[in-house]
Amino acid sequence: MNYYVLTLFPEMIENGMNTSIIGRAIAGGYLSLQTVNIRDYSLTGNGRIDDYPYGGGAGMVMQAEPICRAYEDLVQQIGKKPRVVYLTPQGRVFDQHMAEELAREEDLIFLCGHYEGVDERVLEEIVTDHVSIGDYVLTGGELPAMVMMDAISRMVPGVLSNQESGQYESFQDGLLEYPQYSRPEEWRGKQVPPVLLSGHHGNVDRWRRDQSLLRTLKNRPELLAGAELDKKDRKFLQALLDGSSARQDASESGAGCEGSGTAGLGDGTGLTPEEKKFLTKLLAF
Ligand code: 6GU
Repeated sequence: MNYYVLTLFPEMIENGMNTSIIGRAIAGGYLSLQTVNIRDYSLTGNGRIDDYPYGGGAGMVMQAEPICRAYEDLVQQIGKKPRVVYLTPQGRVFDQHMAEELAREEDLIFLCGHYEGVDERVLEEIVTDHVSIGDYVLTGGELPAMVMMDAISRMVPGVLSNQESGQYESFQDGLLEYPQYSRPEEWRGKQVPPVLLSGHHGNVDRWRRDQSLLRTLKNRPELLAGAELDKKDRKFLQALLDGSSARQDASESGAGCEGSGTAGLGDGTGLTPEEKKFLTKLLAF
């Protein structure tokens, strides 16, 4: 994968990308990165690349011609016209599917904007994909470009070691990752969940799957609705719902529920009314 980044802050991109796993992949030849400083294509030669917006309003707009010249120079150099990703909060929201799709390209150009925006005419002329990384506003496209390149690079063969890519597999089925623990067995009075010390791989796998289901329910229920759930998954979720309702019935009838083993409150498995409603609907199918 060859990345090309049109930016006013090439050092920001280079510093970010030459570190850690992505840095290793560039050094190893699995990825390449070339930045182009748009300022080098200033019309006046004084480095100015922005001007006031027609129609008035706050801020400055990056002019069309410097960007277009930087792009045309680049295309001439590489001898083809790769897809051009423009980073903008007005774009389609980036996700894992888009990362997988873009990872199949040989070359990608990223265009990073700044100030209030970029003259629309050059976008019409050169951009193939308008992409946002989420619903919040950043000061420029550099961090979003790096976020995208990081996620895309993980999908490029050779970038991750076998161990690193194994880690990814456990995410794949649309659920959030389960919690991890390392030494010591007790840290500041907190114990590692006993099942992880049991050496029973079947039980460990089941516990991890259940924890993934629980986390996904709590933090990203919409993902749970789209995930493939087998009989055992449904059984766990049903038990969660039953346990939660049983506890509520018990507390309504005045019976205590503290210390009643794994079904007790405070173990993180208590469900909110919204979660119960969601699970009831999910399990009805
Ligand atoms: Cl791609 N650019 C900017 N400036 N802000 C963003 C964004 C992109 N994605 C989310 N917020």
